[in-house]
Amino acid sequence: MNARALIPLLSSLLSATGALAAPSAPIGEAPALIPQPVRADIQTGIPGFSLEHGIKIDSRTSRTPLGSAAIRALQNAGIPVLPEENESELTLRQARGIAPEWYSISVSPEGISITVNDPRALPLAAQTLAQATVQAKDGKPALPVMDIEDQPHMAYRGLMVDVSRHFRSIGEMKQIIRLMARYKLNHLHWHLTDDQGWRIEIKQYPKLTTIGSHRPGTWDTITRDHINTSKPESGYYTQQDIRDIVTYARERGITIIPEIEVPGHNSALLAAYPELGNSDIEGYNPEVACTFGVHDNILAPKPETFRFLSNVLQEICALFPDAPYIHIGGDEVPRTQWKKSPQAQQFMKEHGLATEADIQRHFTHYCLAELAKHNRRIIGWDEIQQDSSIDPSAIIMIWRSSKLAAPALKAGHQIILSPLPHFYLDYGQGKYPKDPSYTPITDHWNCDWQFVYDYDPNLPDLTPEQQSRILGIQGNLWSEYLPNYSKFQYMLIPRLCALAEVAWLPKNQRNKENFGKRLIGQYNYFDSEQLNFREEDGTPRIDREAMTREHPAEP
Ligand code: TNX
Repeated sequence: MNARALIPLLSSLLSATGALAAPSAPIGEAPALIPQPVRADIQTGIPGFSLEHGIKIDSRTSRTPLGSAAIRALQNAGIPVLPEENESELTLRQARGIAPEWYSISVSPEGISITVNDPRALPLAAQTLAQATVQAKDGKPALPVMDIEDQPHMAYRGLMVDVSRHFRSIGEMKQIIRLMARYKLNHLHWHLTDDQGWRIEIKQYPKLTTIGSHRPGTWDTITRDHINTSKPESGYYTQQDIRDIVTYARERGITIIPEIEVPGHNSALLAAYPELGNSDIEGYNPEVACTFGVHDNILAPKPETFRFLSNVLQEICALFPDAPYIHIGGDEVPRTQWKKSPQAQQFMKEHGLATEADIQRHFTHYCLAELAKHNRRIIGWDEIQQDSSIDPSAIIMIWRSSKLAAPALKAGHQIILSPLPHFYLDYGQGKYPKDPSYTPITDHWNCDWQFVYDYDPNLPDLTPEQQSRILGIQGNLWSEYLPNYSKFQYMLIPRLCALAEVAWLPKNQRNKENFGKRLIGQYNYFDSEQLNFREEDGTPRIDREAMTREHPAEP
């Protein structure tokens, strides 16, 4: 996209740049931007725009919808905005016919001008300005004179956070959202339910949280050989908490995609409502799981279970009004219980289903139809598509291998790439002592940021049409072995930054060495958020001891 070609198309000029602003002292070093903008022309050695007194905005600009959205975006990115009656240092332009996340920024010593098509691009532009803020030679905050034109390569830039295995507080979730926003990730996939805990209040089914959000102990996350009963885990979000977090994310340009696991990974749900499971099999006694791995407890194909799903999904849609997709899980479903259950076998006969895999297909299509009533599409883990054909409107989240992408695309699906080992942020970043958090969760122990950065989401041998159905990429932060938030941060940062640049730029525009330098430039920001990130040599920035410390016991 050529910005110059757009200028004649500008449909509205909301305010004129004031000429009263005082320039900053000369700028020394250029800022380190992640992800690297598509085009950035940044001047050093000369004065820039002084941010010492924030950015002045006149009342006419601030009263327009674009103006008020820009003010919020700037403030949320940490840039102070000052209301003025007639003086403005911010010019906003709206240009038609460009991608919704395209933006351009032009900074002079007198003012800042931002051009977008859609308000959705404002948080992106604001984050670029926040990252571009440097100390001028007099030590005061300033923006260098610059021209930036930018847009993402991938529309879906995601992070999955697992709060079932280990809960994350509201404050922690907000910090994760701020971090995502800073690096222009735009989808938070919230893994809210699993065997080890159900973490979202559902009004019609209170036992999901009174019973399902609590487990009496946790598999020892270091030795992994016994259940540590001094480490119970509890926690859930009330519906008010959810609304609060959804709004917080929305204001920062992030859509939250909730995940409700169907039909597997459901020990916590079934501990609360055992009647929704395969209760006719011998020894059936579901409990909230204290160990990790794949558990047998899966939903039973009964009328009351389908009614339950319909009701839960209805509440979920109300709580996440702007999520275009709802994730219905679908991974790792052992069919043992369906094989043993007379009721499940009877269901297969009645519905003419040949195999147990078809029961899962029935569940998937049931959720798909229910969610269509609320105008939502489903996302499912790649197993939903593997052993049966599924309606092509389902979005497939590839996790077991990038090799599963081509079959899903050929079957007509849109996909999101979150394949292991590249995007499994719970995998080690080096062997001990390079990674003090190292636990041999898999053979893939060297998934450092360099490894993430090398991934190429443009898979070979696809037609352009198939390529166009790759919505984007996602990093998955599973939390079985992340018993405290310090360790969570160590696993997330800086891999999140590498992931963000992979989503933003095609491989031929990325440069690992240059990225490494820009990464060091983020350390001040990480420190300002007091984050326990992984330094270059593997050292945890703040809390080395957290790597081997268990979750604190409940008081
Ligand atoms: C597989 S990825 C799982 C999760 C685990 C993860 C651990 C996926 C859809 N299922 O339940 O937490 O491996 O890396």
